[in-house]
Parts: sequence; structure tokens; C-alpha cells
Amino acid sequence: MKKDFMWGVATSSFQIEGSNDIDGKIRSIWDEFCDTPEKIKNSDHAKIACDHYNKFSDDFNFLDELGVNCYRFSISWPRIVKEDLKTKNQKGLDFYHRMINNLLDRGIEPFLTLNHWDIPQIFLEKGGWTNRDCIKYFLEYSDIVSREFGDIINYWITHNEPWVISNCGYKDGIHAPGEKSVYDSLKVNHHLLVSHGQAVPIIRSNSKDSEVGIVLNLTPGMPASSSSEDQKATLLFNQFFNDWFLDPLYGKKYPDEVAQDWISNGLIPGIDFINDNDYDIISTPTDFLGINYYSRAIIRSDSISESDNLPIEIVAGEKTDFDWEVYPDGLENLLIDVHRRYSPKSIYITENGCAYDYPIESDGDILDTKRVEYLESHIQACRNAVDKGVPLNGYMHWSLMDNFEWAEGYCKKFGLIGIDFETLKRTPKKSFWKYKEIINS
Ligand code: GCO
Repeated sequence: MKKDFMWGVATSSFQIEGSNDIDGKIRSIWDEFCDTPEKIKNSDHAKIACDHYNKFSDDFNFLDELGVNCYRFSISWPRIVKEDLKTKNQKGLDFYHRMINNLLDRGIEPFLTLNHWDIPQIFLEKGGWTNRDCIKYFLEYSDIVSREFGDIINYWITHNEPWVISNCGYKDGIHAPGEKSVYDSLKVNHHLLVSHGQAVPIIRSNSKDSEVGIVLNLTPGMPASSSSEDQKATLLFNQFFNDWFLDPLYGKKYPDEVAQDWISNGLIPGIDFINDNDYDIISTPTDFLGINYYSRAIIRSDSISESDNLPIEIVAGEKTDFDWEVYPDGLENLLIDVHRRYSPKSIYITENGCAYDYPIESDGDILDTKRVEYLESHIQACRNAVDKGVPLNGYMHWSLMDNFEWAEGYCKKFGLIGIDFETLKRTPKKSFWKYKEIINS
């Protein structure tokens, strides 16, 4: 079953499922991180989260109500394997069978993500993404899942946002596993990309006629002024944030200027972890590129003093609760730019959304007007890009419901559906009804 334009919503396992220690699930690096003091705002944890593990069928009633024809979710690797990272845990697989069949019965196309960050703690103890030898465990897991679901899943995503995995987890230390090394973060990037390229043929051979891709979070940088310093800083930002992934995935090498900048600043000894053939593996052709877009970045150089630089010409507009600027034009331009520079066969917006906290009114409604505006303006940006020839084939809003926002705990709310985390009561927001209206029109 393949559809025309895909309208959907996105979620991820650790952020919504809860039930973190049942049915044979082994410990994940995020269970460990949540148990480490001071890592998560308000000491929140995801032991229950949205209790989606038990409530998925009720949650999928909301998908019917919305009228979406696809749903992006992730599989929790620690539910799928035992401690040896090889033997399958059938109870975990059975949970996803129930979930996927429930979607298929409703005529909703599942987009399955293999790695949305909640990886086994034991994988980390064996060296994790910094250790090239550990790639084999990810391939083992990809093989198990794609054999199991190969005949019912048509859309596969290997990794979600390698930039966030490596930068937040290994450079800035604000996500699991909380490490702080630029060099390690680059090795992690590289091993994620190599493992992606090696997983693609495995998935294809287990799931004939399916589409396989990867999801990148892309944030276009724009110079704050026309000064050469701001232009240079923007080039480095874009290479670090976006091109570092896009270039090797689409047949080029890692961008040079930013690598030289890290080396000359003494942050890394060199890019010495690339084996022969790695670029060929990473650029294994895929069927689509998933793009997560939230905002742009306005870049100001810190290489000279503010008073020596030209005055700032671009100022950020309105911001969400995450301090991310609302900038729909950035999405249109990004789509056009990626299409022009890399020509992916097909593109999906696999995440787009905003954090806003609105109370429940006395009549029970949640009037999240700013989310409604965000939704409308970003879908319009997608339309404009399609009109200009971009092969955009779907839009998935982040997220179906408020959930566990990683280091931010439950205080950042991205859902079309509000959740009272005391009672777990679900309340569709005004944006939910607006999205339904857009899809139906
Ligand atoms: C990410 C993830 C999601 C987040 C969302 C909002 O982009 O960080 O894919 O898990 O919850 O993006 O931050």
C-alpha cells in the first residue's frame, strides 16, 4: 500500500512509551541518563511518559480523527534484543507487531525509525558509537527488525538526527551519554553514517520494494551582517551543522574549511578515522531524505569584537518556548537548496513543530493559537517548495502529543494533543483540529 502525499505525525519510542522495564526490555542509555542526578529538568523521567505502551490503540484513534495517512514512530532497540545484542526478544517484537498491525488495520502507513536515540546501555559499555567495532551490533539489530517487519513496512529510517546524537550526546554532554569531546563526537558522526550505509542493503534485502532513508535535522545558518567575519562564521556553521552530513551522504567528502578550523584551533588532531571505502558506503543511494526543520540560526562571528564588526542587519523574529525563532521561509528555502545541491530522489518533512505551553480553558479546550499559526505557515512553505519543483512527498508534524522532551523533561510541549501527566488524560488542542482541517482540504 503506497499513497500519494503523506500527511502524518511523528513520535519516538522513549519519549512516549513508558513501561521501560517490562517484557524483557534491557536498559537503555536514556534510562541511565534519567537516573543520573541533575541531567533532566525537574528530575523528570520516562518510566511512564505518555503510557503509550498500554494506550497505543486509544492514541491511534486520534490518528483516525485527524485523517493522517502515515505515522512516523521509532522502535526501541533495547526492547528487541537480549544483553548479548544478538538474541531477539520476542516479547518486544510482539509489542511492535501489535502496534504496526493496529496502524495497518486503520489504513495508516507506518514510517519506522530504527534509531531514535534510546540505544542499549550494554552497547555503550562495549564502546558504543565511538567504537567502530560496535557498528556490527547496529547491523544485527537492523537485520532482526527488517526480517521481522520486512513484509509489512514500506518506509524505513536508519538514524534520526546524527547531529543531535553526536553533538548533544558527545560534544556538549547535555544528552545521553553525556560526554564532552569534539573528537569523539566526530567519530560518532562518522560511525553513524557508515552504519547507515551498511544497514541500507540489509534492510532492502529483507524488505523488498520498500523505501529506505535517513533523517537529518537541518538548520540553515544566515549571517547577521554582510561583514566578511559573519560570512565566514556562517560558512563554518553550515558546514558543521548541515553539510557535514549532506555532503558525504550525497557523494562528496566532509567539508574542508570547518575541519581545518577545528584542527587549527586544536580541537581535534585530524580526521583520521576514515577507512578506504567509507565514503562509498556512506553514499549508498537511498530512496528519500527525511528532513526535520524547526528554525534557522542567525550567525554572529566571535572572531572580532562586536564593536569592530558591522551592525547586525538580521534580527530574529518571534521565538517559541525553546527560544527557536519561528521562520517558515527558512523551510521553503532549505527545501529548494537541498533539492538544488543534492537532488534526493524524494524528500519528506519527518519533523516540524514548535514548543508552546497553553493551559486548559474552563470549557476544556486548549487554544494554542501560536501553534496553529506555526503549522499553517510551515505547511504553506512546503506548498511553495512543491510549486517550485521540490520532490516533497510528505509532511509529518512533531508531535502527536506532548511528551518527554529529553533533557527538558515534560516542560516543553510540542503536541497537537495535550497530556495531563498526572492523570494521562489526552486533550486535542486547537492545532489538532486545524491540522485535521488542512489535511481534509
Ligand atoms: C529532535 C527529535 C525529537 C525532539 C523534537 C523537539 O529533533 O530533537 O527528533 O525527539 O523531541 O525535535 O525537540
